[in-house]
Amino acid sequence: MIALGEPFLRPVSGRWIPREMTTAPALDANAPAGPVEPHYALLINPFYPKDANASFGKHVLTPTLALTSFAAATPKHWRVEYWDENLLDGRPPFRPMPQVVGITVHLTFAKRAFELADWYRARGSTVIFGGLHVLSCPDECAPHADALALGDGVQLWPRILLDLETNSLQPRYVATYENDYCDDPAPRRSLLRRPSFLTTTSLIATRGCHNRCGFCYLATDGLRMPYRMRHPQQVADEFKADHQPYAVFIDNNLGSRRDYLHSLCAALRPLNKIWSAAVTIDVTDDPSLIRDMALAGCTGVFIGFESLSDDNLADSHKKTPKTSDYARRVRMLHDYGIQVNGSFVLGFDRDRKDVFARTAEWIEENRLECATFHILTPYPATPLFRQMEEQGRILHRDWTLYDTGHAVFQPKHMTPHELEQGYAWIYQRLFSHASIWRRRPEDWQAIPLYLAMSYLYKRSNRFWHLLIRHHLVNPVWKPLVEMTRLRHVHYRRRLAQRESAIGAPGQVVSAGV
Ligand code: B12
Ligand code: SF4
Repeated sequence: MIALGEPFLRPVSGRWIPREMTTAPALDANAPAGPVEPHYALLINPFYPKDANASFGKHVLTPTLALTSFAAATPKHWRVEYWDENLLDGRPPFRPMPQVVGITVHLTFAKRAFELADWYRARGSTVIFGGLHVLSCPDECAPHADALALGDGVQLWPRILLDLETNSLQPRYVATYENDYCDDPAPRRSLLRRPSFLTTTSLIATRGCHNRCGFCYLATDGLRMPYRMRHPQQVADEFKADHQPYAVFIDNNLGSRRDYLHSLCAALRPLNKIWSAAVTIDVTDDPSLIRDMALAGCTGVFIGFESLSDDNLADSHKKTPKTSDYARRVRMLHDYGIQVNGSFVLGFDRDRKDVFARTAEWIEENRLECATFHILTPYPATPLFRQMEEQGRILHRDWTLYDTGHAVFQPKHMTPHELEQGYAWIYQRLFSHASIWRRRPEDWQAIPLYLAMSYLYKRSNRFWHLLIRHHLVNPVWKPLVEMTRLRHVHYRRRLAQRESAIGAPGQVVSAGV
């Protein structure tokens, strides 16, 4: 039992983090740029500082689809290059200079995106911005780009390139997310540096969510994202074509439409591969769906529990089962060999200083294999931001610190410093030997692999740094992932033969994100 005051007994010691994971590579103001190459587009995922409390592995688990999705809609006569600054290969290339630089902008790396844009524009490139921050704060972004893409890049990118070629570039392009999702091409994953990611197969089957939580980015003004689905067979084909044993679905909530998830599982099952996805806990309303997920290769789910307080959840307008029923639902997932990575938001208005110890205790009691924590963060242009602003509780607008690892508002029942201390404490507690051991699976046969994965994922940031630096993430992890896949295929065969699955081995790769 964890004492309620434990997070505040002593200061939490800072964890090791190398400089290149906190500071973006320098952009030399005097570097002579090469000549501009016509029809060469460089796409950049800008650097963001990493949180020493969490696993570095999270950043190379699977790539964002922001750039590869619209890259697939590039006209054939354009050469496209992809640069992810978070892979620690230094600054993006500039010899030759690209004719166009496309940058994805989120609030946490907006400052870096602006630096990059200013640098390339000063040397003759045309810079296009897209992404969430462009949608929520267009006026802040506009001075740094030649054009802004507000909304779906798959529709806008070819239009922008065409206008550029005909010297008729507009300052703003707007697209909604209302077209048929099945018409989108598959993301251009061949652009990615394959050895740098645990898996390059980030899949997306749906956009939107049946919920509208006030703190979620989906509640951003101007973002209309009706629930859209790709055809299940399209998704299965993409999975197959990328030749990886493991995929991560980056959908906001793969379980929003249960009938769809049933069909998706039917399409994925024959592949004999493994995958993880974010879903809401109400997927467990339908035990046959959990069984179908297991049979289709689901080894882990990322669940936004957000809070263990019904009042916090009601305040946020999250439609979810009662928290008193969460434990039973977690057990159901475990019974089907599905690991649970719980996501928790800390600092809601009903949270007092005991929230950290109580949350850690619940996670350990229910043996969640992994947990991710976020300090409540009011994203600009959301109802939560407006509410906090009206109440005078926003502390500053330094977006770099809006990374869910910092308190950027005045909490109700603690100081911002206490909220940050509790956040650091809960990560350290969950990554401790005692906590990893307490959460071991009940099936003893599954314990060795669980321990191996837990220690590698949670306690090996120095190792992760080396792997990232030397492009060894995929080569080192692939055998472990393949072993997990083989065990899962064996498990699923037995599950298919039984009417109900009990005591399934939890031998799987964590959802991680
Ligand atoms: C994959 C992912 C990650 C990966 C990779 C992140 C990266 N930047 O490399 C990992 C796991 C590392 C990660 C980490 C974090 N993430 Co993240 N992540 C995602 C996730 C699940 C998918 C992103 C994606 O691929 N979307 C699909 C693409 C196709 O959609 P899109 O990005 O909107 O792009 C479309 C348009 O916006 C447009 N577009 C985008 N860029 C551009 C550029 C141009 C030039 C053009 C023309 C168009 C265009 O075209 C695209 C196609 O329509 C999203 C949630 C989600 N489902 O979107 C969260 C999300 C982006 N993450 C979020 C957060 C908060 C984080 C963290 C800060 C969390 C944490 N505490 O650790 C960290 C740190 C990263 C950071 N500082 O930004 C938030 C951002 C909230 C906000 N308002 O900014 C999101 C929305 C999750 C959420 N529900 O809150 N993340
Ligand atoms: S359930 Fe998750 S994805 Fe859906 S609106 Fe709420 S926080 Fe956003």
